[in-house]
Amino acid sequence: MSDCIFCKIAAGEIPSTCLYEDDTVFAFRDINPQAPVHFLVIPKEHIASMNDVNAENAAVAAHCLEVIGGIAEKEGLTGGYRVISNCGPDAGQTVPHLHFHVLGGKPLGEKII
Ligand code: DGP
Repeated sequence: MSDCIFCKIAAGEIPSTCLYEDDTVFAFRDINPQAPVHFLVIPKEHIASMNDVNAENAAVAAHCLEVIGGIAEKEGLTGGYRVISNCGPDAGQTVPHLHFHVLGGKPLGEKII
């Protein structure tokens, strides 16, 4: 999608610190880290949110999850990490392109679930 900031990051049109890339997914450091390690994993294909994952694109969304463990290992997250995907306004989703936050590098403390 031409006006989507994450589509532009995945296309290299907006600079980011890339941690992993393949044909379908792109992972990069969050610009506003909430933990010592905080990166985002996104599909290169524009999927607006979890609500837009369907039978046609589910493999792409699943591949986002598939690559997280390897990136986390390279980032030294041996003590574990948290994966979050905000969906819609009540969850505070600010960028309407499906993304998985991966946070770690310290005990994360208080949690919702
Ligand atoms: P969310 O609130 O779940 O939609 O999270 C969006 C995240 O995207 C937020 O943690 C900040 C991050 N972000 C927004 N714009 C940029 C950007 O231009 N570059 C990078 N690296 N991260 C961004």
